[in-house]
Amino acid sequence: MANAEELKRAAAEAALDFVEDKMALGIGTGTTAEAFVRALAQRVRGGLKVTGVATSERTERLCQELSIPMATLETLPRLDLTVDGADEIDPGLRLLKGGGGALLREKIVAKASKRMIVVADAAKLVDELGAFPLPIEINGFGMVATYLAIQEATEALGLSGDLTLRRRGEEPFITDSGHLILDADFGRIPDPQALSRALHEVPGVVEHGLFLGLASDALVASSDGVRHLTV
Ligand code: ABF
Repeated sequence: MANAEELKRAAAEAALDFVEDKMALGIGTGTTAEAFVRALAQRVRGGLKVTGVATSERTERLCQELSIPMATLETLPRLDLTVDGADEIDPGLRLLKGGGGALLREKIVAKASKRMIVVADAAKLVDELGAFPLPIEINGFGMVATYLAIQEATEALGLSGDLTLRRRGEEPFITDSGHLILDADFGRIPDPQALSRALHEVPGVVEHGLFLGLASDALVASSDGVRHLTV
């Protein structure tokens, strides 16, 4: 029985079949995305010509260490393909992401890409999003006011659950963009689109971890092999 790390690696390596020479690639954050980076680096050493745009400082450092040519969205505002992980994947390839705290840059990069392929182990497949706490990236100015506005907006949708300030040790977790994250433990999100709209109406909310209409494909690994899901 393959373990989670082996499954993540299998999904990540399957994504290489979608990478063509001279592609501009968005490169995700998380352990499955890291497996993709390591597999990609081997192809680059073998002569594959690609340019990567990272979704986090951590990914940027890893790609540089592995000598993958990198650029930024400033010089490459349109990408051919983004490969990234996810925390939850529903049957319509709607995603819940941000467990790694990189959701803002991940979503910007995914939106800038002609195609987004999610790579994951099969444990990420869910019937309905929400069992994993939804990361909500907030500006931090007037944090309590934002917290209360989010609570009000989500309760109006019939959602309830704790909103917890993400911490790294004793300190609040600060994203690469200098923001804070509230993790919302709704349990289930029957209407992700309505929740996305409601959260974007709260001024202090910068972004959230619902990725709707962004992923076109998912490569999902289980002990039966890697399945290619599409919408
Ligand atoms: C990142 O990958 C995050 O959005 C998501 O939380 C994470 C999944 O991590 P892993 O691949 O390590 O399970 O894109």
